[in-house]
Amino acid sequence: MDKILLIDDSIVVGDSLKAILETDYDVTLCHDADSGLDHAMSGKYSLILMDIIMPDVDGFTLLKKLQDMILTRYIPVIIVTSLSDVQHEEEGLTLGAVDYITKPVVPAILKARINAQLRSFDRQMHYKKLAMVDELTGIANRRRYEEEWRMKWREALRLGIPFSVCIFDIDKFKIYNDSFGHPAGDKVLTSVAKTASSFLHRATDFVGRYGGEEFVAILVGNDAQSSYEFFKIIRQAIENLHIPHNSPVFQWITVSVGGVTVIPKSGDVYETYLKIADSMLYTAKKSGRNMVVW
Ligand code: GH3
Ligand code: MG
Ligand code: MG
Ligand code: MG
Repeated sequence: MDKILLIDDSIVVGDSLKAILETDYDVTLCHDADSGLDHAMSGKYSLILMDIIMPDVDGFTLLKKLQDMILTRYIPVIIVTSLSDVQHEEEGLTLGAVDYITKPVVPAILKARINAQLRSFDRQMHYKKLAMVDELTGIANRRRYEEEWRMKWREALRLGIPFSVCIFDIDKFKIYNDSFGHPAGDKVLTSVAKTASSFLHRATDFVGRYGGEEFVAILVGNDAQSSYEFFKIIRQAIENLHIPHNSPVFQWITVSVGGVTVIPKSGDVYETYLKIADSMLYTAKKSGRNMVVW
């Protein structure tokens, strides 16, 4: 059942709307704007229904706050009100409400309008997800990485905990493609991506395809030593896939890994550390490949 947040100062109106909706949705009712805002920020709700005349705050102020915050911006808001004049309706829709319904409500129409908004929200989420996935390997793509590193960097900075960024790259992959063909190379990319993501599965971890046969990973909370050890395990797991190579040096498909760990301080710039990880990767390549340099 979709979770809906209902914000209405009137106990009578709130209860009667809740009774109408409860047959179809999981409804939470709040009687004031502050608790409504707190609930909205929990990230649990697919849609908000709100009144605009409330004693503690006018609904338009609440609507503006919801639109201003990244956590609540994408939740569709439907205004349900007894104000049926053009000015209020126009203002509500201009401020970001997706629909404006006047009381008394017709239950079937209210539900139909809610369902229309829920479908549109699902569609948007579906396309957003698609746009963030690498088509070949199924892991995160570069676009998603651009969002993720920002969130994870900010989180580590706020909490004062270690942040690690790591780049890994398949060894002598050109030879593989030249020997076995591009489609076989594509399968290798998928296997390497799957193996790495099977290790990097915590909510604080990230792994994505950076481009070509290069991947990028982020760990939050692990110190340098444990990050280094962790990527040694991943490197070994990739070698253990035992995908036969055709290089004179490498029997199996392997990766070289470069990484760095930092406890971010304000003024630090993420790109500096990405460059360090890249230079560590370069060192790994120059020092014989199939190794982790941290
Ligand atoms: P090194 O160990 O120094 O990384 O050598 P390398 O051969 O892996 O590096 P190089 O940059 O010379 O070649 C990378 C190869 O990766 C060349 C390219 O054909 C291949 N590649 C990049 N993207 C894809 C892809 O999407 N599919 C396949 N099959 N191959 C790809
Ligand atoms: Mg009211
Ligand atoms: Mg390579
Ligand atoms: Mg490369």
